Amino acid sequence: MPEISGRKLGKNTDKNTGQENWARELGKDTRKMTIELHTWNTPNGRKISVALEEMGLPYKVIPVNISKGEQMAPEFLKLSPNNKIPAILDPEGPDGKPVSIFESGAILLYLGEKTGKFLPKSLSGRIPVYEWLMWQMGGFGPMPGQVHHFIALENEQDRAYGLKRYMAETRRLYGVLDRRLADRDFVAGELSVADFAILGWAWRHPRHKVELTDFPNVKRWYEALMARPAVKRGMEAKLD
Ligand SMILES: N[C@@H](CCC(=O)N[C@@H](CS)C(=O)NCC(=O)O)C(=O)O
Repeated sequence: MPEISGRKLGKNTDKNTGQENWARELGKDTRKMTIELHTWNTPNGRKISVALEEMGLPYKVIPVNISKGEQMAPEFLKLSPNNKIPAILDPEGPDGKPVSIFESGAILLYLGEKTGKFLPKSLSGRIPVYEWLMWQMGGFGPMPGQVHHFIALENEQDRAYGLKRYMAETRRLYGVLDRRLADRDFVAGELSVADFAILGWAWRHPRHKVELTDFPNVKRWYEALMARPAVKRGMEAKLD
């Protein structure tokens, strides 16, 4: 679990000391390693809380209230020049120096590189991770995101065209994902950061009005992921 105010215990945390067991074994102080996650309770935000939980990295949530415009604050712009969440600040980046990263896909790849988890070692293993991560970033996010936008409009005429266009494209993308998952458990074979990226948006399927029963392979994949304890923690972490 992330820290928001005061330390919460994660699955690898020693009940007595509050120190992550693996960090203690490595002689590391988790307080100095705690990643700042600047985020909000949205699909792109959830991708990163899920990945951090799955990787067992200590993190602290810094909520950025995007409905109040906090993403426009000059301080946040230093971390995220595109004024969007999520962004992270890792005090222990490359060469032990602090580093900030924006764009959820870049953050996921960085965390995969940093931990060696959920990112295959071989280039041939990485290719489908890159493909399906880019597929998510370019389509399975921007398209349902437009559905979320148009569905909230009050004027029926404004809604109609946008919803027709983006709901059709969103359903097409679910169909692509369903075919991909027909003969494998996860999009790149083994569980990877690409699954976490896609899950962030699939988590919002009720909001973009997609019934997972129409896409049985996606449904199976979704339920398998959501049943993982670390995914649950990442989905339930308080981000706002
Ligand atoms: N491509 C970016 C998209 C991030 C994004 O769209 N973030 C939304 C919340 S999910 C946001 O910050 N919106 C605030 C705004 O548009 O002003 C990523 O994946 O990190």
